[in-house]
Amino acid sequence: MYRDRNIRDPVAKQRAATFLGMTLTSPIAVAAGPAATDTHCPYCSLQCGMRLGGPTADAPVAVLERPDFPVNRGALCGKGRSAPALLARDVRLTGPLLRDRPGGPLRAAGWPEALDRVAAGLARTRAAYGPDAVGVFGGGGLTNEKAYLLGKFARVVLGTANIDYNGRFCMSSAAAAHRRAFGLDRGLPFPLADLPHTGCLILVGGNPAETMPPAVRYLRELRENGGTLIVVDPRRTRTAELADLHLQPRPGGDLALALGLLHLVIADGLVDEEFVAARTTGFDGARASAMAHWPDRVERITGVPAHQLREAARLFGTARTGIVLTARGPEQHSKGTDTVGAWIDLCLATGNAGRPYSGYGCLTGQGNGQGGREHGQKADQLPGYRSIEDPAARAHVAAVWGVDPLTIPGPGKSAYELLDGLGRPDGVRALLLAGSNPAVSAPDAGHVTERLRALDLLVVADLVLSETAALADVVLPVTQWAEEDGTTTNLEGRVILRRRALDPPEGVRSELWVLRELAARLGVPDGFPTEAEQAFDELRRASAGGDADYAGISYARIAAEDGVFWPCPAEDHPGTRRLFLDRFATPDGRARFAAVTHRPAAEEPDDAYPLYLTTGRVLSQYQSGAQTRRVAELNAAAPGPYVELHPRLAERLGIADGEPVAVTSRRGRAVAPARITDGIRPDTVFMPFHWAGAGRANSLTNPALDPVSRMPEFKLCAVRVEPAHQEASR
Ligand SMILES: Nc1nc2c(c(=O)[nH]1)N[C@H]1C(S)=C(S)[C@@H](COP(=O)(O)OP(=O)(O)OC[C@H]3O[C@@H](n4cnc5c(=O)[nH]c(N)nc54)[C@H](O)[C@@H]3O)O[C@H]1N2
Ligand SMILES: Nc1nc2c(c(=O)[nH]1)N[C@H]1C(S)=C(S)[C@@H](COP(=O)(O)OP(=O)(O)OC[C@H]3O[C@@H](n4cnc5c(=O)[nH]c(N)nc54)[C@H](O)[C@@H]3O)O[C@H]1N2
Ligand code: SF4
Ligand SMILES: [Mo]
Repeated sequence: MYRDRNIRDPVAKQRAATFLGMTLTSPIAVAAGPAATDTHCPYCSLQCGMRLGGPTADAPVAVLERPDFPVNRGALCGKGRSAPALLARDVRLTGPLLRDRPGGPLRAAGWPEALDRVAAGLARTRAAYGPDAVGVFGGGGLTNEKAYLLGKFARVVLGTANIDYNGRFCMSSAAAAHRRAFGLDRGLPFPLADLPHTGCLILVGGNPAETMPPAVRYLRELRENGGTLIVVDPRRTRTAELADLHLQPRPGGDLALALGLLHLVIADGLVDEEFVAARTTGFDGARASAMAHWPDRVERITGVPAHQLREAARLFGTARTGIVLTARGPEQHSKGTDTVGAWIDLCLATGNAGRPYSGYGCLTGQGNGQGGREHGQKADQLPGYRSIEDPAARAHVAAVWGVDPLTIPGPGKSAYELLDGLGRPDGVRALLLAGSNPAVSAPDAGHVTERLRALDLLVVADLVLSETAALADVVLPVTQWAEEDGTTTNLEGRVILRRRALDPPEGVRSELWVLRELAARLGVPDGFPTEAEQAFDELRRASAGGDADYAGISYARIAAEDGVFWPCPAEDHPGTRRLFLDRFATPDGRARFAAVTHRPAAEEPDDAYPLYLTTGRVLSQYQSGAQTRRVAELNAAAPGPYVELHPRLAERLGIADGEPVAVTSRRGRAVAPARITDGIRPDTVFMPFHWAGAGRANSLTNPALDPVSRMPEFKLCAVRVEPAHQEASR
């Protein structure tokens, strides 16, 4: 059960109670009428099944249990349960908004005027500066249909190379490492329901007790079955409290930690030699790297005591089967790809890959974090997880689109590089943004906000007036979740179907309709279906033969089968629940060791900035908070930002619980109340990133990028911490 020894104030107490209520009680009880609609939650990558009925006194639909859906078996967290609150007119956008002059106010406008302004602005920038001066920024929350058509819009209508999306900030390092090792990237190569049947599970830098509460059941069942749970996190989170062993490294220590475990597995003779010989290549390189990471050295780098390393290596190395899962903790670093590679190497050396109940997996994040990276809104990618640089892939997709392959642009800039270049002579000058709120969520957000302001034209499609939408020249209100059909692909690679349950308010239009209207105004009258199922059928053809092959998946099958796992190349193909059982997706069928070595972060603490800052999430807020900060019950549970710090550090700095503290990095400053807890390392402070304004964690973060995935270093930068009043008098 959840206990927080540090809870003193009533708000925190209520928060704890709400946590229990959220995970243990049933959704609001309303009888499902004949019109009940089976659908899925609008938020995270678990994509919990839910049934919509209603209306209720407070919302046009009520969330009901859907116990037959296998992933969450009826359980929902408070975000899912309260999602109908955002359907209400008073919290959302109900008509387009326009700004007549830079710095002037936003005013209401009709759709024709707003669309004409956008089309004219995009065309003007393209004519003056070339197509790459027009950019598109998407999101991993967009359905497959939206992501697919956004990518097509960028390449076919705008002709720009510069489209990327917020998934770059999410699981891109895991995706890159996954591909490097296995030739294919799907978050989990097996269903979540496999987890309780493994012998030892190492969860590296993930806090599902707050980020995917219904999935915690699988961790509990694992332990009930006699399996071992090891959690690696600089903080003793609610998830770490469930573990048999909690390793508490410094932020950025995960690469060395994985190599240290591999070192011990080799030294203890726990390598699965047969598996390594039959199904992998490159072990010699990995062994050489691991040999340089002996326990004392790893203890010095990570702060994890050598005896705990030995214990973890023994538990994992001797288990009959083992799984390693990573989440954002080890991934959001300038060495994220190599770090995930090192954890995969540990799996490969112990024979834990491509076999039942074993392997490496990444917990993806956003509702469509998986599908959103497969169908073409990523700078280097075409639908079906195809490379935009592969001539055969370009020819296939061009044929589906009815265009000459030569007209499809090459790879464009990655998300942060695109944002950093906004409004610069060689950068994007007109940006169409949908499904992200980078003014809060991008690294070095103060700088990114300046770049957004420097644009000639910023167009934002959203449900609400987010901090980024508030900067826009044109704001387009779009339909959401319960108001439209569409598919998403959950963290297991299961393609699921969200169903329309009610009509949107007058004045709100679907994203597919917006793209069709803009395409027509820009001279492409065909090829942009406004019905989601029609868009999906085109996506199926575009993906056919690619890695993420959806050709055999239809809306009818998804509904009948509780989702279908890709690849699914034909209608009579059952879909692929477990990948790699016969071979890996590399040319020779063997998995590849990464053979990487530890390196420091882009910015390590020093005299001027002596502490680590790491960042992450809380249960009752989602991402930039654009949605959840508008839901009263979630705000009551998580009312604002805070700085978590250890009692010893607090004492040394003279900071009392609840007192405002100033956190300063080389990029900026944030102020938020102290939350003192012995669950965090004394050399590290933590801030959640869900808020704008003075407590914005991303005012501080470092945009140093991973060389392969282009992931920013959200999980580590050097900071100075002091009482806010003392800082004022410096
Ligand atoms: N409530 C809620 N749920 C969400 C979301 C949300 O915003 N709110 N967002 C969704 C999305 S998009 C995502 S990506 C997922 C993210 O899901 P998680 O990855 O579970 O979430 P985070 O809190 O970002 O990070 C997890 C943990 O990493 C730890 N950590 C920090 N630095 C390091 C490090 O260097 N090494 C290690 N090993 N651990 C470290 C943090 O202390 C934190 O407990 O959640 C999804 N679900
Ligand atoms: N410091 C720090 N920063 C981080 C992270 C971290 O751990 N630490 N995590 C990073 C990660 S993993 C992620 S995923 C990003 C997420 O951060 P963001 O990309 O900002 O994601 P959201 O806050 O979910 O923003 C989504 C926006 O799209 C809107 N929206 C929702 N559905 C739709 C739709 O269908 N169409 C349109 N047009 N709009 C829609 C929402 O209202 C909201 O305004 O943050 C990253 N930033
Ligand atoms: S765990 Fe994720 S998908 Fe499930 S209800 Fe909560 S936010 Fe929605
Ligand atoms: Mo994410």
